[in-house]
Amino acid sequence: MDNFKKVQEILQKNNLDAVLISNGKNMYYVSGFAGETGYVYISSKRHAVITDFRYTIQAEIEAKGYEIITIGNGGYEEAINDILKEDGINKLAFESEDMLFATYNKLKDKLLVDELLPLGDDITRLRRIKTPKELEYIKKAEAIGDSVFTEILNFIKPGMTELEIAARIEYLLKINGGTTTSFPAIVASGVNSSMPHAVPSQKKVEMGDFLTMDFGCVYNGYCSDMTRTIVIGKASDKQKEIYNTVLKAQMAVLDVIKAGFKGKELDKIARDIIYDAGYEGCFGHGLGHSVGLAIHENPRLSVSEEDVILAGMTATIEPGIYIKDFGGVRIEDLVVVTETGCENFTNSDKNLIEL
Ligand SMILES: [Mn+2]
Repeated sequence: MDNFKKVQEILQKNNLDAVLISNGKNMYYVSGFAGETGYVYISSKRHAVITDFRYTIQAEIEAKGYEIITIGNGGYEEAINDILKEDGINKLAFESEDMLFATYNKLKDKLLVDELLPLGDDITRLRRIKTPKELEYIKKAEAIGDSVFTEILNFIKPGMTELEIAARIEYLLKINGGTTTSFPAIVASGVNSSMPHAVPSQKKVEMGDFLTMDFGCVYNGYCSDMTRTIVIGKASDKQKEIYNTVLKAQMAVLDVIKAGFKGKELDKIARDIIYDAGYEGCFGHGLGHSVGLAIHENPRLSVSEEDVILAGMTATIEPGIYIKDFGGVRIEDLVVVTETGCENFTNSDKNLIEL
């Protein structure tokens, strides 16, 4: 992959000689190496993957056009020092939003370089606007989620545990083409659904329960994310009212979203509808987040996000209402924002399903 050229531009702009990329997703984005162990080294003169023996062959296959350096008994420090000497590097940057403090201290101690400088999230930011190819992978991953939702509706029966349903969802995601899950599936029923990120438990699904399912898979490295909430049996009037309020908030955002909004402006549209319906204090998380190689990427759609959402960025739209000792509802779609609106990658039904 030749995304290293974008990194070289960042180096030039910041007057840096070289960078050690340590964030696994960034390593993949820049080089194609999916091993997530080691570093990608970029200077004006060269681009290399530095890793250990376990990943040498993988790196040779994946990081086309890259120099592959396997560390020896002297570890990363010795291997990096050899390169720094050959390249004549004085100012070496590192990803300060990724590197452990302990690793930083070790490198600072051992590397033969004048300055070890923080680069912040400059490289992560390159990933914000997706290419058509990246969007194709995200769309495919979300389509797998849609088909899993259809299948799981035929599987769920009262008396099953949340864990059984979660295990089935994860199995179906992989059988239908996902290489892995993008995060452990959330399956929360009844009062458990009042916890936005409940961990699936041995609780059995009962008649009258809300059942929230939040899941996604990885396709060619890219993540998907969707949430649907259904009712087991007939929904009560209160359940219907809560569900329809969340849906109204979500649809209001989907109707207006396009490039140019600040993240906080989109969040406010949904938040106002939920608060005005009397549920202030019941929507304690942000409206959404971007999705790509990582499941949670910036920019966010949240009360504090000042960044503008641009065309080619992805965003989840996932308002919710959560009531302690009662239950909760979240509905989540994944879209790509365009100049004139959005393309919604999620196609599963959003009318309240009573199973
Ligand atoms: Mn999400």
